[in-house]
Amino acid sequence: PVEVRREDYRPFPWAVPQVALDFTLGLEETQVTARLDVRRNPAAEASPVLRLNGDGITPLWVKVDSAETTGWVMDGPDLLLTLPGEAHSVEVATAIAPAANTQLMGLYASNGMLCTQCEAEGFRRITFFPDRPDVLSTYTVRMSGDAGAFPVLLSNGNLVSSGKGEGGTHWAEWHDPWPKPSYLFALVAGDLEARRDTFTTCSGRKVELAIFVRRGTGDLERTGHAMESLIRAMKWDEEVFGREYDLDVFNIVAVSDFNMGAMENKGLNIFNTRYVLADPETATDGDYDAVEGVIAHEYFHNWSGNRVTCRDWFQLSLKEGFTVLRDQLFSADMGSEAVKRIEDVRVLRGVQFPEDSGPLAHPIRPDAYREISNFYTATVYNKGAEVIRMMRVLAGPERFRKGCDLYFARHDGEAATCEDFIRAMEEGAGLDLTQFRLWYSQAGTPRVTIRMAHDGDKVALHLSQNVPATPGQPDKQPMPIPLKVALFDPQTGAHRGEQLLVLDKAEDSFIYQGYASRPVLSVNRGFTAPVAIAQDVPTSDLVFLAAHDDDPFARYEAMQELVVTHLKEAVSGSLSDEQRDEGRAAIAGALRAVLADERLDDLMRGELLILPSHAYLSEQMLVADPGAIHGERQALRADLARALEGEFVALHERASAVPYSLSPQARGARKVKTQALIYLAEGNPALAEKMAAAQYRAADNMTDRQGALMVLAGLQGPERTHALIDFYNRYRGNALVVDKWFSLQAGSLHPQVLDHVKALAEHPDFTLTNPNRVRALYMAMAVNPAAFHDASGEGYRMVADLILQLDPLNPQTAARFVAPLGRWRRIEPQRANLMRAALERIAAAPSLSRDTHEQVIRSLG
Ligand code: BAL
Ligand code: ZN
Repeated sequence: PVEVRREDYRPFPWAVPQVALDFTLGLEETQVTARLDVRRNPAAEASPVLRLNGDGITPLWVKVDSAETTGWVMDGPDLLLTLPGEAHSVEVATAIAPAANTQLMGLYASNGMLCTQCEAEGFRRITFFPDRPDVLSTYTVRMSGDAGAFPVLLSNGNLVSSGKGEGGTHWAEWHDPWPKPSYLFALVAGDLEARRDTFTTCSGRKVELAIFVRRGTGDLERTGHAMESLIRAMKWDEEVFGREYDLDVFNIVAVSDFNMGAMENKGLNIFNTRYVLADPETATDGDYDAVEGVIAHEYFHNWSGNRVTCRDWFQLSLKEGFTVLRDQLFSADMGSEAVKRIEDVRVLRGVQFPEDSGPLAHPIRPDAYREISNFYTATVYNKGAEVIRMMRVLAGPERFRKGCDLYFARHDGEAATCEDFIRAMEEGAGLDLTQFRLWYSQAGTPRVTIRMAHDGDKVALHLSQNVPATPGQPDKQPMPIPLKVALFDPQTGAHRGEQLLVLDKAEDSFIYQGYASRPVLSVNRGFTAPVAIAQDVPTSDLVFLAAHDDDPFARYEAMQELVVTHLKEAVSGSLSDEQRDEGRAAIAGALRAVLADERLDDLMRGELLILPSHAYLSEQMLVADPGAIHGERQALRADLARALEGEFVALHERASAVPYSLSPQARGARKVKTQALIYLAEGNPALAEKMAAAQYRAADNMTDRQGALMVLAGLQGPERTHALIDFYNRYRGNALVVDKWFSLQAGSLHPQVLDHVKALAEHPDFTLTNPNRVRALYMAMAVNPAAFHDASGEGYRMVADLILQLDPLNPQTAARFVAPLGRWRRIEPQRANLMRAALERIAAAPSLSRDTHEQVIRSLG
């Protein structure tokens, strides 16, 4: 497969101002006629050749200026025409087979409905087109089909007209007045029912809102939270970013077969059911948050992505990083800002930091790709959001808003670049981002080393930074790193105000006067920079910050650091028995303080109880021994549970008395309730089994039920079997809940977890054709260290087998499973060999997809 390079970008020689699509719909076969009005693009180098991208399609006929022509050639998958004049009309007919489309890219069938996914390059599987984001067109879409099979016919924009056809068919015509790239095209046809509402925008436009689900599934009742979230997001974007919606309708359709989370097609968002459906019986509190966040994310794309789109796919973070930041700020405003920040950083460290330190590392604006689907990554999304967040930290929210306003005003209707965004920020927010641009071009998580020196009444902070080498980038330059810091007086427990310091050199020192005694340093408060901090801090400082820091993130961080430092030493074998006991006692003391602190709400308490993840711990070590990390982490948990058994039991009892509601108090209670069980399961399994079984039986909501079942799934008593059978029988037929049933078992701490995964792969409800189900079983296993890193290598073999089986059906989803194996260089040699062998077996398979091939080659590279 050829490499596409950012530096090779050239504007397309032809503009396509208008497109008319005509679909004759059928599950087995859909006929598509596309009419493109093309004219030469004065901004591009002239060429008479019009290249229309295709993928797996052939032209049935081609017309130029209404006359059928045979003057076309295929160049690989693409269709080439030579056009003599300045402007032409080009028509192409194709026939596609939606039911046979297991890739779920382009037009495909899902449970009797037809739907599309075009980002990034799916439109070319529907019809021949310049399928690149810098070709913007207004679309008119006519579709006709059987009125019984497809009573609802939807596309982007507004419904223009509709009517009955012959032989039980009907038709509809939609028009989208906003020019858009082909990746934002969408079509849905099916037997759907909708929840409807309205939203009146700030300028008085009344928008009809609808959320469509398959008729007769019972899903309609589960769309209330999504609708409320949508309305909140529309209002918030007006208030906080000054962005108003721009069509008379906004439709959302939920689909159960979907590669991504959701898709921001103009006026017709298509969603994975997972991010639409929620009710207390079937969705956890986490699911509720995810629905709210993704609904908002897709809605926010209407401006950051649709009105201003990307020039090419190297600019993906322009819309994704920015939109993730926007959805993070929204969710923070809707709930607890502190908890949201902690959750976001946990994802960044658990997923993006490992990506940044492995073979798949790339800058947030990549320089080259073979398959763009492989670059929908935590780096482009989550680190991309962090980079824009740093601009916000540097400018402050008000000036940041001015920069955003300028960006939207200047580039509305355009396909823009990351550089355009940076320039708008420089001018609008008044920032000099010359050096800051390195955050866009350099991969790798910077490591900041801090040493504090106290002399007389002077405190010196000596900081240095190192951006590690990553594939293709051996040498890095220092980047500007904004760090919020505070110096605490341990006697008074107070500090003299927070300061923002910017480390923009390889080394620098920052001096503070007037500290008669040595202060305690709180650094990277609020996680102002996506960096790893290395410093030699006394345990007593961490214990102090864990109890007293007024920045909730920093408080959480101190707690994490306390545990990370201890576990790192424990895993390396450098602790004597006595030192280990001391370390554990310090952590137990800090946890006891957290459990007893009445100023803390339970949502925050729950965060402070969560031990650093296995992935994050592995990141701290150059070469990780997954068995040792898992063993030490579990042993620490067991020890803490034994030391604090009474406290955990009391916490569980208190939390269990709080009735179900979606209030922060009730949600917090549910969070700590299951946290208590997780601890007790290690320290006193018999007691935990009894308590979890009782929680399971008493549960009137999915958060409690899933939490209890998760704990039981890792235990070996009889309650495990009872609860798993009950859960399945209770929810069979509800795909999203059955997904949970697969995940809980594949993610469990049970010693026979791999046998369970093998058995579940043979379960009648398991299928390779549904990405949610595949992820529920195999991604849960791949991120379960005790399963995936089983010393036998069986976990690696199973993931490799899955990739080989899935790749011919759904390459995009298959390729996502390569990354866990790609970590081999950072794993102890025995397991590393087994991981590499699994990758080599995949690499040796004939006719791998471009997606999987690229990831495997990079991983072995
Ligand atoms: N644009 C792909 C899905 C999303 O990030 O919203
Ligand atoms: Zn997005």
